Amino acid sequence: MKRFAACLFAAAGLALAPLDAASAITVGQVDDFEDGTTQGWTVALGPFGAVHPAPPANVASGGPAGAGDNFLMLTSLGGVGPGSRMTAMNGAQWSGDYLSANVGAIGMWVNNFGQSDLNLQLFVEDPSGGPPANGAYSTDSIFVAAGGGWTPIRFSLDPDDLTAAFGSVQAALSGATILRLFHGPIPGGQGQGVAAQLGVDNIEAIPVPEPATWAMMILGFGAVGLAMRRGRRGRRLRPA
Ligand SMILES: [Ca+2]
Repeated sequence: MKRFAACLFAAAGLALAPLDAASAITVGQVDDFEDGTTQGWTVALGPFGAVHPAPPANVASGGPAGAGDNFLMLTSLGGVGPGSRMTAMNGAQWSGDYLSANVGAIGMWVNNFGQSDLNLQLFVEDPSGGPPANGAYSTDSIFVAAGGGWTPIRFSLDPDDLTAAFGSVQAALSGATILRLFHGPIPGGQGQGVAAQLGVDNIEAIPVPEPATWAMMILGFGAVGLAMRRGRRGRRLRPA
């Protein structure tokens, strides 16, 4: 009986895990891969337990800062089958509520080491013990030419720059359990098989731009002032 209870608790813990993770994202967090790990970036190949022949790997040197700068290497094989697509996902530090955390963009350095040009997109989704109910992808992909060397890129997470694949953009951003980086040559389409090698480093959560915030506040104050003036005038015009 005790063992049964322990199993129940374990199951509850597993069910709650995504909720705990849902508070993970923090403005300013950076994956720099200097700890020698993949920092939670993985590939998922569906429920049948297929194994990616070349999973994400930590490379100890040759990142944007040169010798001794670790980075994440993603490899895809092209064609069809396990490992054919350029994609990686993170369900740990990149899960959470992007809207409450005030994350407006994700920046990263990339290096297309392969022979194929890539069109990179982000996908934010909320699977939690089942299929995702909400999923949003970058409306515009970022072109990363083969052999272009280390380049900083930035994906906007402004809801206006995302498209809902299903459910809503807002819900995907506020309850994200998985962030996915993928090569998607067709806007809004599924990732396609491509033989490629992509280096990634310094994945950073960038805050919603301050000037925009201030502009919103000034507009907000202006609207309040206008409303107050209208209110006063309204009272004056009203018959006693
Ligand atoms: Ca690094």
